[in-house]
Amino acid sequence: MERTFGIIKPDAVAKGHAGAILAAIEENGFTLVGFKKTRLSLAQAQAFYAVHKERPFYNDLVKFMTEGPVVVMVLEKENAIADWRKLMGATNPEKADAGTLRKRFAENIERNAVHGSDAPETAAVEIPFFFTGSELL
Ligand code: FUP
Repeated sequence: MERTFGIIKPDAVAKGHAGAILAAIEENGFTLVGFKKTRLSLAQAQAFYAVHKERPFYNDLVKFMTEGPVVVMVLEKENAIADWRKLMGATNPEKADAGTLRKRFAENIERNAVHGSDAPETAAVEIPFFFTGSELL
């Protein structure tokens, strides 16, 4: 079993898509071992996306991620990291496959509905960024 970290981003929460996304997660065989609604502070969003801080889109991305509530999640299944990224679809929804969450719900490459860890080392940092061990059941 593998665990990964995900976010339902402010665009998708604001449009009322959180329930449909949670349903798709369960329908695709993931166990929701942790999830909660929260709103990122500026400092949290800056730290979470620190890897992108030299990129031209960093400030816009941080602003977007703090504009409203998000749902943060820990998902468990075999091959969870790769399978969650497959269910999310390509970063740019124009390039995302039919049926993926970004194809269904994303507005554009920035307002793209969901986040997912891209590797085991990333998941190992992102999960404890938002969850304590006792919150994962
Ligand atoms: P992903 O792992 O698919 O979320 O994509 P990246 O790690 O490359 O990018 C992280 C986030 O930065 C994306 F979800 C959205 C944002 N981004 C932009 O806003 N513009 C870009 O050109 C690329 C990424």
